[in-house]
Amino acid sequence: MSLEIWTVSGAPSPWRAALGMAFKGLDYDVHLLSAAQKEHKSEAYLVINPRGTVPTVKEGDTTLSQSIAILAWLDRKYPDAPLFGGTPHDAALIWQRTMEIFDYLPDATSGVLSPIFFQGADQATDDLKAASERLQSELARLTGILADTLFLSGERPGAADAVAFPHVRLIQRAMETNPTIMQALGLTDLATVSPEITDWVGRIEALPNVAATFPPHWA
Ligand SMILES: N[C@@H](CCC(=O)N[C@@H](CS)C(=O)NCC(=O)O)C(=O)O
Repeated sequence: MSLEIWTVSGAPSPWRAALGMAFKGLDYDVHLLSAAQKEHKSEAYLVINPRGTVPTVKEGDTTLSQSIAILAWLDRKYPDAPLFGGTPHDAALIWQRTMEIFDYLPDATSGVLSPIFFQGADQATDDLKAASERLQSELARLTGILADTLFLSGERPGAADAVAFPHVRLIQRAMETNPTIMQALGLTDLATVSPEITDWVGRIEALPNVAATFPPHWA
């Protein structure tokens, strides 16, 4: 019975689920869908994911969507290397951080990156500057957590890290591929924005199996 994931290259939600599997050292098969060809809206895919979103994860009779639900399922199904901690206190803290990141970081990230990646924005308009300030304030929150612990989930990687990492790495990617507009928005490079976040990215990237979760089109 194999573990399978349906994903789109560079999409943060399926990347979270893949990171959960990587943190646990699980093997899985990847079905890479083409967003350009709308494969996530094909009749065949809608059978397993009626909303036509990614991720979908399947193992045997279990078919799941929603990245956070997938992380919770992974933790019950494969309890080694827990994503949500080992004690009631740790579980609550990790859930709180995971949901807070989920509630704020994706929107703050896409407020800056969507105009740049998808609409070719190259001017620091007032709207983009406001979006950048909002993003920097979310990054400052992550910096505050990482000043005290190695990972957002505590002393080992977990759900909060799996949810935050794709967004932070997409921001870093934009700094590399669109430096002029990112600099104009005060987002020059990650080390300048936050040494703590930079070190955390390095720690996550050094973990076994994490490299395999990266968007194939970045290679
Ligand atoms: N809350 C969902 C979000 C799923 C989602 O919207 N995924 C995006 C990619 S990151 C997607 O499939 N977008 C295509 C669409 O909505 O048509 C989760 O965490 O899994």
